[in-house]
Amino acid sequence: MTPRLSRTTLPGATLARAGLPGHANVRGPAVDPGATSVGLVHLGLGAFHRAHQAVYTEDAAAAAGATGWGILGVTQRSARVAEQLAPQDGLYGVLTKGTDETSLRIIGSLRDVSFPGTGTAHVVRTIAAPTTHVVTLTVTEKGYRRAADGRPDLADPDLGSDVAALAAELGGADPEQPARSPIGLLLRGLARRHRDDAGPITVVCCDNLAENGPVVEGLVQAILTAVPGADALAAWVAASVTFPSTMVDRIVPATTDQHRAEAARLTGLDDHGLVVGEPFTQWVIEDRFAGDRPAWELAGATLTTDVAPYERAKLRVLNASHSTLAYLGALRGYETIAEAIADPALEAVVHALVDEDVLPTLQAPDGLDLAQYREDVLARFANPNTGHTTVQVAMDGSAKLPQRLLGTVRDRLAAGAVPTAAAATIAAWMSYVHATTQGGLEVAGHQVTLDDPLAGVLASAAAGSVDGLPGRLLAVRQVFGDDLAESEVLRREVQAHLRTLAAV
Ligand code: CS2
Repeated sequence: MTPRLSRTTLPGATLARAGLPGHANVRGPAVDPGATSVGLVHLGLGAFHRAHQAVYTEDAAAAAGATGWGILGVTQRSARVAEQLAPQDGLYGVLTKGTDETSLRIIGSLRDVSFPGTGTAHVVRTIAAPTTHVVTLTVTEKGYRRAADGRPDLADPDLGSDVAALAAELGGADPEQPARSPIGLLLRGLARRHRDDAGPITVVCCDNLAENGPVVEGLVQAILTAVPGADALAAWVAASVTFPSTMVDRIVPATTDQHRAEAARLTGLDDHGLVVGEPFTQWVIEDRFAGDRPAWELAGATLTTDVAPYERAKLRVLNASHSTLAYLGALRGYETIAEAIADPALEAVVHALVDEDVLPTLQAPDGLDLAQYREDVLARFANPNTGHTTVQVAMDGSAKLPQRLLGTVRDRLAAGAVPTAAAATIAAWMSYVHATTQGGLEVAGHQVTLDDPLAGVLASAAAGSVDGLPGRLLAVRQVFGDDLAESEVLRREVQAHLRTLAAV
């Protein structure tokens, strides 16, 4: 039987095979896990964090010779990832799948894992420890529990439960009640840090949200105004906590059994926490830290004063194209994004989206040629070896489209232009919602159902004639807001695309 990856079995792994014919480049951790202590708490321990910030953090610590930047990784709703990683002492592999080559490295920066269902008090204490300086988050667009107007959805039962727990803790209670929302958990950690006078801290949102730093800061402050007795905490947060914006980028497909078998062949060890990524990786971070931070610039991250142009270009070019390919690709039965972009008709739709509607709304970040950026992004999508599926990217459209597409639509309408190409993506999404909730959609032999936080609302709106679909779905104001719900121009454009799609 193949032994399981852990600190005990690591020395027996078949590492450092660089250059051996027929062998991939397989490396061990750049830091000594045994000599690394926690200095950073991460909320949302999914595959993306493990393939992105955890790698940068390890490389930064190794380059600086620092031992205080281990990570406490906190899962969201399920204990699964914590259960996969705890027996491995937090060690896991990142399998990098390029078009021509594969490599694998084992990451040692994850020093502790926790599930809020059982570990809330531990997480709260760790956020409050003077040795902790940074909290990072990847909890996905829907994880922030924002209402349609961007304010915290205080009617959300999970957030409500955390707000009640926070109020009790401000009154002196211990954090016994399991946290149920990431923002609630963050707030409870900040409250404890304030109480313990443990010093300033930085909260770094790493989700695909426009202006992600101010978004999280706004949520935190809006919740605090709603909590009785939180005035001193709100003032401390304003003075001692910063929320830099960041742009994160790496394509991270879901790990499959095939990936796990490939990794086990490479290392000789079984890895239940394996993640997979493309070779490209980028992190642009606003340099606005309240205290210490890992020397991420030594690991290739860009520290800058203004992240907004990068963030906007990435969301509007990469993520919007991705969603377009996901919906149109799934509707045509393509399993992967690589298959979708290989279809000339779909490639043309994406080119039109970017050239006609997205690029006119962007200001190029320093030194970036946006047309080249588009080509580079599309070339990454064409990598056949990541196996990134259309259905994975298609999930949560109601939370993703406002961030990646609707800003473009609004800017174009405000400029007096008709966003014909961007309307094609909305039509593709509507058609996908319709197919997955009404008729049934089969992709690569699997029946696909709509995976979306608003699935119920969308399914009701999708029921009925296809001709009335744009009107009924645009009226879902949680997604489109009042302005787009009432835009006759947009409805007409979407309708025209839907007729074309129906004819295909
Ligand atoms: C994708 C992103 O699933 C999705 O919605 O568009 O996860 C995308 O792969 C990353 O943002 C790339 O950095």
